[in-house]
Amino acid sequence: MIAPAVLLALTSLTETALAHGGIWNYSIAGNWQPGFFPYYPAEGQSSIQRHWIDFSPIKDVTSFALVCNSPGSIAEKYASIPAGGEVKAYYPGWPHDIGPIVVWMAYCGSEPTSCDSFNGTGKYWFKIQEVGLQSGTIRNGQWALKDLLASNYTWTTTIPETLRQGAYLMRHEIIALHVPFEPEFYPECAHLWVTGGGSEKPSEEYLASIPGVWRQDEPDLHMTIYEEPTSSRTEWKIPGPPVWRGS
Ligand SMILES: [Cu+2]
Repeated sequence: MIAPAVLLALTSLTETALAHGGIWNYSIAGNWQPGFFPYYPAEGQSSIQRHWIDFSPIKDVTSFALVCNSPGSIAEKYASIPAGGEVKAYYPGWPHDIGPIVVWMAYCGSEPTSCDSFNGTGKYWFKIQEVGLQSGTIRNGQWALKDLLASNYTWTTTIPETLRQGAYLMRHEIIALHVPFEPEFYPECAHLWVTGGGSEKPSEEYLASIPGVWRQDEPDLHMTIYEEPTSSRTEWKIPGPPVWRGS
């Protein structure tokens, strides 16, 4: 459900802004959770999502905004979810169909509000899901973003079953690859309180720093999908550490 005032704000957006997007809301272990509405004052909003100002992509891979968007200030709330539970993220009107989706988590601490004092920078991030090019070619194949469009703008992720209890940032990241040599990063973060589960945490080889994990000279990100030899390639591997699934 979108508040009328938010609809009003959104209809006044330029076409440029509407060519982008992000996560508006979540369903966490079956419970509807509000995201932060960009283009609308922070005052009076209460969300599980870190604040973001607009739909624009982040293009500077060294920017603090790459962590949890801009300004990325802390969320007011946490959503509780058992390890093994399901998170659905909603991207209403998402416009792009070439590129992967990567979902990351970072441990904030053992207290239910530990993320309040964690800005997200540093080598704390681990992937729990990544979907890139599943079949076909880079130019026309089945990218994660096509799955997102085909599933009514909904992206589903399962929290690893054996993950230790604690407060976590969950970071969804779309990387749109339709602009030649200019990958667009769309990160948003949610505050989670993960319960039950096990006692596991990812080892060093699974961890990455954000910013830091993506590089300006990374050929599989800074490329053009429109020209050979790239466009007809059928293999594309997302850079960064392997996905952690627990044992
Ligand atoms: Cu866009």
